[in-house]
Amino acid sequence: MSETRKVMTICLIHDHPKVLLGMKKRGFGAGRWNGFGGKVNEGETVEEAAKREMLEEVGITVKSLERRGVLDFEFNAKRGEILEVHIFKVLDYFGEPVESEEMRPAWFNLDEIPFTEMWPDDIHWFPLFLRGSKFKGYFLFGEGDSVLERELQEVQVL
Ligand code: UAN
Repeated sequence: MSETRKVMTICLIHDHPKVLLGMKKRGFGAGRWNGFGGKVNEGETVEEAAKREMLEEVGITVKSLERRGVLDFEFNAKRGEILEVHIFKVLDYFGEPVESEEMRPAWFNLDEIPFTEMWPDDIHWFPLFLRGSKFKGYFLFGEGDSVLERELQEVQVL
């Protein structure tokens, strides 16, 4: 069976001991806290897309970032359509988070990350992200976005 891939970004600011998340106000994933990001446009690198989405969604200009994870997401109802999500840590930025039509930002202490109001994969890979690891993985979602299958591994190089 043929496979299609949509490449997406998620960007996170971890200013220890806090992490910046956004409440998605509309569209795919509305009602959940997550990192900032979206689809990579044609003619754009993944890094360029990550920076553009940070500016559009939360008003932050990213000066440098580091790719920390690549995860493939698949939904049981749409087998063969893979969301290939590149997860970045923002290393250097300027600006303050500003609410947009898409996202309501808030800082969370690391011991208060609202995993029950996030995508159900996040609780698995966030600890790797927060401790500075690089990782790769695959998640298959079923009804109600339950996780049916998961693979996650730390890697040295992405
Ligand atoms: O953390 C996430 N997990 C996330 N953030 C934005 N989107 C669209 C996300 N999707 C997942 N899992 C499907």
